[in-house]
Amino acid sequence: MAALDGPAFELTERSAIGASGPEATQVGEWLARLLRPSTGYAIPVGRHGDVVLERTGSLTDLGTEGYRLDARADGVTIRALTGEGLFRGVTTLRQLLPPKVEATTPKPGPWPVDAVSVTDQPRFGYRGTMLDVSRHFFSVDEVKRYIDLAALYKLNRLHLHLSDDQGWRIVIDSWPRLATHGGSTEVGGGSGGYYTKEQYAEIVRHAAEHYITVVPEIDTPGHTNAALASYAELNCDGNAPPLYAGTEVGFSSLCIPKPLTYDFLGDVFGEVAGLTPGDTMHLGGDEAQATPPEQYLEFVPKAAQIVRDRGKHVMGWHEIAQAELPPRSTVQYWGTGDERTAELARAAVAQGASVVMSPANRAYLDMKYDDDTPYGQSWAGLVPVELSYDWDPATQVPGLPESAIAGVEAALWSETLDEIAKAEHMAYPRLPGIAEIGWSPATGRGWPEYQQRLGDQAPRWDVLGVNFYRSPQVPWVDP
Ligand code: NGO
Repeated sequence: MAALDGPAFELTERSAIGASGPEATQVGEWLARLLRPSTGYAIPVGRHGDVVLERTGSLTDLGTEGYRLDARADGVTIRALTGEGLFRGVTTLRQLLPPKVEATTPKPGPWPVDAVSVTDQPRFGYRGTMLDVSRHFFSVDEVKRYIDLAALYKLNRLHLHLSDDQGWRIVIDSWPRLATHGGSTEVGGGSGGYYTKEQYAEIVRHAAEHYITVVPEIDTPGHTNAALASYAELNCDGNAPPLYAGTEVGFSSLCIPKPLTYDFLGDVFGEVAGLTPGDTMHLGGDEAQATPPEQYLEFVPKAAQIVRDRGKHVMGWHEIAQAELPPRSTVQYWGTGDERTAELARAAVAQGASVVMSPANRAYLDMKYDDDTPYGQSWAGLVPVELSYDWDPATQVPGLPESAIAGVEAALWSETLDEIAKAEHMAYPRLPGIAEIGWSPATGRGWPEYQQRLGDQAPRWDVLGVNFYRSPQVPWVDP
């Protein structure tokens, strides 16, 4: 980034967005929808304008998400190879505009963008956040808002944890009781909920508008009580257990020797694949303490093959690295740096898998900030804002080559989060830090200067109504 001499660009009532081609126009429309309510300007999108979005085949060295942004008094130009790159560039423009640009009612100008030239591309291709909609259910609108905020920090994956012991959250037409019975509760005994296929498709579409790909997770073979409670025949003994609203883990397992288990998975992964434009599905695989170890090793390759047969690559928690994995699998590391889990990450890479880093003592957004945090957990320790930012995905687990790291994911588990406002409080301000770790090079970033930039986000979050935690570690700017 280079600050340029000369006056700032200013958005005015005569401003217009110039874009040619369907993708640039679509991104232009998105930008116009952001700018119109707060500025009150018409901001037409057409062939010409003072804000130009241009897809160009010549910017190949910035990858699919890279972009170049130039702002001068006479206009702003964003150029990229892809629509995705244009969207990331538009997001930078959004961040360069005053925080009041986020308002939903007209605010007085001016609307300056300092003269600047930015050439940008991400360090990692996978920059995600996971939302656990199983332990507590969140509505379509709540998930959409979570997406909107994640997009502001250029995340590109939303991992939805769609099933667990406490709830099954998506309609599967061939096994309808999964949603109607398995989705009828949540932690604490509330009435839970589930997404119809139309609702789920709406979430996927909303994410795609922000160039975010949804990675659906159906957790197997453990964390399956909601499914086992819905269909007696899935159980080895043929008896359905009751629904579960507690928070213990490791007590449920699909019946590994039963052929029906694989018909079930074929149907479920088949229907979920049909709702998934992305190339990856997550089969869980964590904490299968109720599955005999030799059966676990037999199960994972079978389940993985089902995912492959439905046309998707496999993703799973690091435990799956004990088993044989198909090509192009992704293993999600959630350990805390202990030798046992580090060994699993290395085993994954030795098999040719790539690793997404979600170390629980850094990237688990459900960990408490400090002893006074009113909800959240602390099994992986307290995770204050500085600790969640101050790590490097490439060196967190010793012995992994950087080329094997697909990226990072901040996971938000919801055992203790029965309202989206509480989820937001755990995610902000830590989520933007994980996003930055995924985007920016390791050199040139560090807590002392990040702290300042993070503090600058407060006025924007105030306008957006984000229920963020005013950590005493951060010099928050007043609105
Ligand atoms: C673990 C466990 C989840 C919990 C979470 C809580 C993984 C991968 N499995 O992470 O079931 O919700 O901790 O922090």
